Amino acid sequence: MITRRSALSVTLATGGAALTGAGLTPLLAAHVRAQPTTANAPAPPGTVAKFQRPMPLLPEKKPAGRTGTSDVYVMTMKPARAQILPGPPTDVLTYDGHFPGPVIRARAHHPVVIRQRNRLTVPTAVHLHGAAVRPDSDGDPMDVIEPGTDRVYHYPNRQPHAPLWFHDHAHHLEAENVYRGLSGSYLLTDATERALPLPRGRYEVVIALRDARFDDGNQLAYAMGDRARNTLLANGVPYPYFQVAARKYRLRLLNASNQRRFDLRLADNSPLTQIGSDGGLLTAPHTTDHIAMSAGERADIVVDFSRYPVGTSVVLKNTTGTGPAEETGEILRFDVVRTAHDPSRIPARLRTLPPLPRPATERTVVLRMDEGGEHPGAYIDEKEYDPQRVDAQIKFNTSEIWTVTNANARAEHNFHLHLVQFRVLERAGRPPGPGESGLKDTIHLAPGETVRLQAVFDSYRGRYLYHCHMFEHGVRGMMATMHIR
Ligand SMILES: [Cu+2]
Repeated sequence: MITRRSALSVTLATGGAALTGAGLTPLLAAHVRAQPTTANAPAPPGTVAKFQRPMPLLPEKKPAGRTGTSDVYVMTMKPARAQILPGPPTDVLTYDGHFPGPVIRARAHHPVVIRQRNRLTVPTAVHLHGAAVRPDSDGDPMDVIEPGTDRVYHYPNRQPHAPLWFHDHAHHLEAENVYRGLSGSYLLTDATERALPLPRGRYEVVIALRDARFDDGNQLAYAMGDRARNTLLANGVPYPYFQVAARKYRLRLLNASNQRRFDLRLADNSPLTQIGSDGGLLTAPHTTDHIAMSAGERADIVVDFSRYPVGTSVVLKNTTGTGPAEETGEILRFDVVRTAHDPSRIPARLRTLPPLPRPATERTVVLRMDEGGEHPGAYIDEKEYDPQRVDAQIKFNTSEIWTVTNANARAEHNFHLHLVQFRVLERAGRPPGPGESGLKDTIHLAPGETVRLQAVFDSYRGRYLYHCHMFEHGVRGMMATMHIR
């Protein structure tokens, strides 16, 4: 039997003669069809017309100055109004007025100092996700910036390149603060990464994906554990289009959702090349037709749009999660609008990773939450988060293997360790897939699943968190503290 998918692959592989397949829309036809809808009638209630607005590029934040070897930034957390939907603007919480927040570009061994000014009405704490920093710059949930005050965070950048991101982490507030807009990107690069001939400049694009639910007044509706956040945003715009040249692009994807996991593929199922994950480049590129990302995970992919004739489009689809397919099944559309010279290429070897040392200790971590009930609790090793308690004592400069289990029958979780980038040893008793074989700081755990990972605790001493990165599970208690000493 020839499925639609295999038929498409065949026609595309034999010279692109059949470019009218379901995944590819001639641009002109799409525009002609779209116009009457937008000009005369609003989209049906509760839905948003797709592919009406371009996907914005996230602004790059520039340093305010330098002291010694450090780049010094000044960032203001403040309320703003964003034009997300047609009609009234949406009230959002922002870093520097941007929804989502800006991109900071940092270099390994060049420290960054950020003065964060909290001009919101709620306490905040800024966590640089994936970074090795001292405990007092890690944005601990109890170590907040009160409204009207400032705080200086120090990021030494003594770690390899990685697509980091920053977001709020204030205790019991982080889920709503991030939902309302407090997230941004922090791309740390180094000589290894810069030496590679990967797409760069305008052909390297950060795409922050998330979901949201809007009320009738276009405001972000927030409810704990809401499973009706069915509007998908790419760089703050619902279902945008993005005009590309017929060449390779490096797409730096972030799942900034509170809870939603994405499984992304191009509508024609054509190949994507994954080159990196949370902790930077994989050792070798990996060709696949889909990229799954749970909340907080990043994926670095290269898409070669030269396979599409100018004038065609391809939609980036999502094939997992809750919500009606017409709302959560598509995220954005790439419109191929011109040709371009492409000197970039993807080397067969991207980096080397050091061998893992002998582990000093093995430990287990069990994630579980109540499935049902009015105020379901969420636990790590059957305990709710207590900032006063240390849950794991770790000897500095040692390596540990952690066996992490999702004990739920239905609920998904994921697992994030602060401070370290770890390696996945096994998922469900098998070696990790190629997309998870590099450095990771956040991993998905399907119901009942177990993942073994190994980390080296050789950067800083002190107290750091580990938790489920589905923010509302963390708020309910699925967080714990490790003390490295
Ligand atoms: Cu969870």
